[in-house]
Amino acid sequence: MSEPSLPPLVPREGWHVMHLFYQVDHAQWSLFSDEEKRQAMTRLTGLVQEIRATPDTQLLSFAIATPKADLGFMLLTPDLHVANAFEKLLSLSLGPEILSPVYSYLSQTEASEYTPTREQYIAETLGGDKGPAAGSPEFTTALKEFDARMAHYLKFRLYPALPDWPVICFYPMSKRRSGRDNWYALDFETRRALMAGHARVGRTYSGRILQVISGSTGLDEYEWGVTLLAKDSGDVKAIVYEMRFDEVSARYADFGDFYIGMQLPLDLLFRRLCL
Ligand code: 76R
Repeated sequence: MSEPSLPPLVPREGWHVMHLFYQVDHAQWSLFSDEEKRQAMTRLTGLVQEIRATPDTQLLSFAIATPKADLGFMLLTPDLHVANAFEKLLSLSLGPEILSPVYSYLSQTEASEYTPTREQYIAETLGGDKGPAAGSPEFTTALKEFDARMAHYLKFRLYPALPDWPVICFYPMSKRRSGRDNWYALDFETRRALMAGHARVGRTYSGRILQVISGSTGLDEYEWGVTLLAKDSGDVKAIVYEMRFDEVSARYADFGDFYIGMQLPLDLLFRRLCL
């Protein structure tokens, strides 16, 4: 999709992210003939294929587990014009008044300001009494591994490639700003130390939970969109529970509504939605 007369609205780094949640109006849908229903589903299928074929663009489609919504899309794409145009087309794709938006969230992928630097890694992790001597082969190997890990990690935070893991959980969150629990009144070192604790808990879920943290200050109601992909819904429950004990969440986090979905190919999604 391109609108050549408009300069693109692409952030200096990262992509735009939209989470879109819809309810199906079955009363309207039932007024369609079988042929109209078939055409509507073909239209949505074609649009999803077009979106997925757009460079640097990903679209996850999923059924929502409870009546909070029926289906959801997660769209990642650089240009806000493109995201906006796709979002309007998705809403209309099954025909007017069939899909009504029940919740949506706009954010951007972002690098974290708490990502450990090479110097911090040397000073805090490698440099301890038990660490390898500076300049030794073990030291050099550990540094190389750190550099490779961080390069991969930084790229993933800004430009994630999302797998088709079946469970998808979305919720927005903010850091608290009330009385003595004001995250934004803490100095950087304190926040960094707290975030290091958060990351330690998070890393124990490596391979089971894939997190996309997208920033939304100034873009939407909360400060981040949290998207968790998992193969087991129990892992979502476990990580969110365990994080609640971590000071960053226990003391400083406020959450919005939680949406749990299952990624499904479109034909199965249509069947699941009784279309
Ligand atoms: O390894 C690293 O260095 C990454 C460190 C890391 C950062 C900077 C990290 C790791 N997160 C970071 C930032 Mn996270 N995260 C959440 C939630 O429900 C809750 O209590 C909170 C929601 C979860 C479940 C989660 C999981 N994280 C952030 C930020 C931005 C904060 C800011 O900038 O102030 C938020 C809002 C946030 C929230 N986090 C991890 C995880 C997991 C699973 C990891 C490990 C990732 C990995 O190493 O693979």
